[in-house]
Amino acid sequence: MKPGLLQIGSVTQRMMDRLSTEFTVHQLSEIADLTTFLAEQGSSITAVATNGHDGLKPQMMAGMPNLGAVACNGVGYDAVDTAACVARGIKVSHTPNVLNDDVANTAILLLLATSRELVFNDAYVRAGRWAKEGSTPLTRSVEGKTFGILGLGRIGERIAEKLAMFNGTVVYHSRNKKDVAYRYYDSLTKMAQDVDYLIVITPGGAATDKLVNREVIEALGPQGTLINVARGSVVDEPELVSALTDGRLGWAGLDVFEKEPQVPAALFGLDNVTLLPHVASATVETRQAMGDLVCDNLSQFLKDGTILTPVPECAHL
Ligand code: NAP
Ligand code: 8YV
Repeated sequence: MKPGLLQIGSVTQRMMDRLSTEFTVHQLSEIADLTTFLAEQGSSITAVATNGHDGLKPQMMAGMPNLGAVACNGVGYDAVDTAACVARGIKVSHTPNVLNDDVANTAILLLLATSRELVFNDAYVRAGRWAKEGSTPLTRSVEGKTFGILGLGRIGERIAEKLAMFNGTVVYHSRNKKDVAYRYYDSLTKMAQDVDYLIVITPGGAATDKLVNREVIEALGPQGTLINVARGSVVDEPELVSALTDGRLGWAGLDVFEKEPQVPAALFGLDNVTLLPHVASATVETRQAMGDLVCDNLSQFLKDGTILTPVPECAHL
């Protein structure tokens, strides 16, 4: 008999085809009564496949006494309680590196779309306003500007490399200084004061909660732009909305929000924001690579009890 796998969230056919060859897959969305399911079949579940949004709820973990691996389809795993997993010896994997380029490209996309007011200009043409009202106002160039990266990790470094085409200056803030050519700021507020664009690409979770607070937002200021492709929790969202509304912050390009899929309605009426529904990694190519890595981790776990890309907290298990 094949071991059981609980699949949380949506899954591609390619992933489902592969997972089904090795596991008896139970799709959470198709389980009518979870309590009964866990009581009857919880002990057959040895692995969970989930994603960065849904994670794994503690009460579900409790109902799976033989759970050994949690594979997260995403590099961010803040929705999975890794401390609880480590305490039970459960290995947690994620999908680092395979999404670096598309997430970095989305940061550049938001940077350009926000600076050149792409959404406003597109709507202007579609509404027939060009012929009636003439040209739209001038926008801002990204050429030669100063870009501050909050979180110069795997994705942050790719963003920095791609920003080179704009002939500006890249600087960064993180807890640790790295051996790189970019200037390091040990103060996020000071960096925000000095840059034209602040690009947020740290993990979510308690350590980065509201790191971009009112002080940082005001340091970025009326001529500054905030780009967030990390997690909504990293930015104080009510402060962001109020600063964008009353002009204390110039512009924002946002892929992520505090309570997805809810987005503060106050943002909908603002022309100085560009909004995306958390799609930075959502290309066919990258989602396929992420899905393949989820399956590779689970296959490896079945083979010898190890996983290929553990989250740092589980690397010792
Ligand atoms: P990574 O390689 O671990 O890089 C994270 C960076 O953040 C590191 O430079 C780290 O440096 C810094 N950092 C961590 N905690 C910090 C803190 N408290 N203060 C300041 N800097 C901090 O991770 P990655 O692969 O680049 O991914 C980063 C995150 O992007 C993911 O965790 C995920 O949340 C997000 N993401 C979003 C999408 C999307 O769809 N929008 C897609 C992929 C990833 P130090 O340790 O030196 O501080
Ligand atoms: C995914 C992400 O959209 O990798 C991450 O951290 O945020 C995105 O790539 C998310 O994990 C849902 O699968």
